[in-house]
Amino acid sequence: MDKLQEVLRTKHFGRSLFFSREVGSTNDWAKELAELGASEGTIAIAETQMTGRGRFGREWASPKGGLWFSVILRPELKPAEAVKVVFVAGLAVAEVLRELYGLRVETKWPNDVLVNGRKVCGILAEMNTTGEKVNYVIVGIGVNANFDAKGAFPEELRGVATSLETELEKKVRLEELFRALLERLERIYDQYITGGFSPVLERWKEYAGFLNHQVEVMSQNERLVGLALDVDNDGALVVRLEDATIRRVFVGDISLRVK
Ligand code: BT5
Repeated sequence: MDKLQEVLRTKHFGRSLFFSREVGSTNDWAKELAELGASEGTIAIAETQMTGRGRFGREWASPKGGLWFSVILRPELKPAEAVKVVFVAGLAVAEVLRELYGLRVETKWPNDVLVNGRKVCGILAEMNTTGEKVNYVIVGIGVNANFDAKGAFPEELRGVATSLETELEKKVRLEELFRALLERLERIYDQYITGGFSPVLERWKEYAGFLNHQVEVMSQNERLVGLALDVDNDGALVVRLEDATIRRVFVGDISLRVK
């Protein structure tokens, strides 16, 4: 990690870095650090997580060999704008995986990165606010890297999750990946802060394989089926339902419908 900080070409991201072999969740650890005043760009990273989390309290499998880390952000944005950092992170991961390994990567609304239709990365953004003021955002990124997806995952994930090792049939250099991700994250985050959301979203959409496909959306116990038309400037998924009505969905999960 010391060597990494010497070669890292970032201003803030990873300048302050906390590493542990095993934690509950790096998001929780980063939150503790943020509460203690840790600055923007501070990273918490662990070799394994005992209670890695997804959205809505779901479990996130975090075996050894993966890249599990969280970054503290302190954007001067309203909460509705700050949540869009999930797209910043998704784009950074997609670009890096394509550039480093030549993988055909897709983004899936709102917070997934897929390879060959299977999830290789998930992102969890959690925010702390006082009224309309954002105190900090923790962006947790989990990349399934150096483990065999079939061996390391529980049964129920085998059809839906993959790893870089499984896709590339070899291990990757974890430090190189981590470094590239931090550099790209910082760059796209800066572009978002200075240039707004639209240009980031446009790039994210270039990877969005679900657009113009039939999808099933689960949103707060409601099931919708329709054509994924767009992701709009609020980060909402725009779906045309079978009765031709247009719905904007802010929170939920999609799966592709194979006809
Ligand atoms: C996510 O949630 O995809 C967010 C995952 C964020 C993980 C990072 S790791 C570092 C940081 N520390 C944490 O504790 N979390 C963050 P969601 O969209 O809700 O997807 C969760 C679902 O993905 C689960 O219900 C499983 O179906 C599936 N899943 C669990 N572990 C997985 C894995 N390692 N790879 C792919 N899919 C997985």
